[in-house]
Amino acid sequence: MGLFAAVMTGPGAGAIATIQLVGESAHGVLSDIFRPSGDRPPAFETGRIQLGHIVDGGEMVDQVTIGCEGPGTFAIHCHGNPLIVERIMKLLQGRGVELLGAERLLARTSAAERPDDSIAVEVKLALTKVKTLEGARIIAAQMEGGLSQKVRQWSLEIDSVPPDEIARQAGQIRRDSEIARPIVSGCTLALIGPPNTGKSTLLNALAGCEKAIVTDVEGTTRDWVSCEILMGPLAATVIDTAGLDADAVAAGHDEIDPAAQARSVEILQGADLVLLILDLSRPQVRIDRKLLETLAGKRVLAVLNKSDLPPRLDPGALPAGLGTPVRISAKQATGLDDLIGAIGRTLGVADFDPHTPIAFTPRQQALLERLASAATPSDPAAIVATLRHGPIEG
Ligand SMILES: Nc1nc2c(ncn2[C@@H]2O[C@H](COP(=O)(O)OP(=O)(O)OP(=O)(O)O)[C@@H](O)[C@H]2O)c(=O)[nH]1
Ligand SMILES: [Mg+2]
Repeated sequence: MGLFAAVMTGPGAGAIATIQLVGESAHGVLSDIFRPSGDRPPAFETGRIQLGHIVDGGEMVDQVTIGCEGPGTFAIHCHGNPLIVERIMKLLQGRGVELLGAERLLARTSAAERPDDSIAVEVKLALTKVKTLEGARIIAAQMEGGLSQKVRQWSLEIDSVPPDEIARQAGQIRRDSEIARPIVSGCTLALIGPPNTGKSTLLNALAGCEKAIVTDVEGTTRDWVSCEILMGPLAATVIDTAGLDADAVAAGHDEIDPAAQARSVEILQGADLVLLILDLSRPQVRIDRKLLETLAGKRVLAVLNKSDLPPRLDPGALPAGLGTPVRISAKQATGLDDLIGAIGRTLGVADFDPHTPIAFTPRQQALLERLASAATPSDPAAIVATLRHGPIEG
């Protein structure tokens, strides 16, 4: 398997850093550069942790502990100053150790542990990046159940199940993957609406801090402001935008910036879900025709804000296609749990069963697309075998 090392802890200074050293001859390298405390010879049995020093010739580099995690697998815990970490890595490199990034080392060690199970290796890599605990549950479930189980089943039944049935199931997995995506990789929510409806106040209420400027002047927000927020099972990037009012732009109102409005439309178009924020305390809904056209085809949730004031808006007068609106008071932070629940339902993520098979890497997605795209995929057996055993990226 060779001999390689990676810094497993994040970049920058920290109290402790961990270097993983892997390879059959790793103990030989350590015998050369590690001196255990108490004048004992180094002992490299699995489960043993030793305190000592990394040395470079006669010079002491750092005090460390070294844990032997298995045959040829060591974790060197040194002090977290990046200069010390770099010096130890150079020392290892000088003794023939190949230096890798943490992700590549994880890919190689996982592949060595489960050489025939590409999805299991991808699970281990995906778990380092997943955005929410719920997402981690979904990814972990794909190791034995979920996609792994489905692919094992396809392998066994490949000669007896009609290819169009496999294509149908692959299509279902692709749709379920799309539902799981906001939980696993995060999603974008755009706060859109006419000026002064409380978009920035809502961003601040969801973020729990003053991210965006709030005033009672229309057109306060010009440049967009975003914040990463955990909402139930979702990891959401919430983007507060400039109030949209094409009529005011056309009438030349100075306070409404056309460039800011154009940016709001761009953000709206790229969002997974648009929260259309309206003012419940005003009788008129100022949703102009252009905004309505832009919203067509997007997932939209109408939010009636300022519910702490006397309601003057008739929800029945809202344009069709906006679904059931949610009432909140962003200023008093009430109704936010209902809003988060409605967001989950609109995106279809509420009660997502973690054991549902999903594709969570571009490799898996591309192979499933090939399985699903034709009613009779050209060679389903080969595609299924590649899903199970094929090389992964990285
Ligand atoms: N009573 C009440 N006032 C609110 C509420 N939310 C926002 N406001 C007030 O409404 C005014 C506008 O709020 P903003 O959050 O700046 O509105 P906006 O939609 O970001 O406005 P623009 O950036 O100009 O488009 C401020 O005076 C807020 O204090 C609410 O839930 N209740
Ligand atoms: Mg604003």
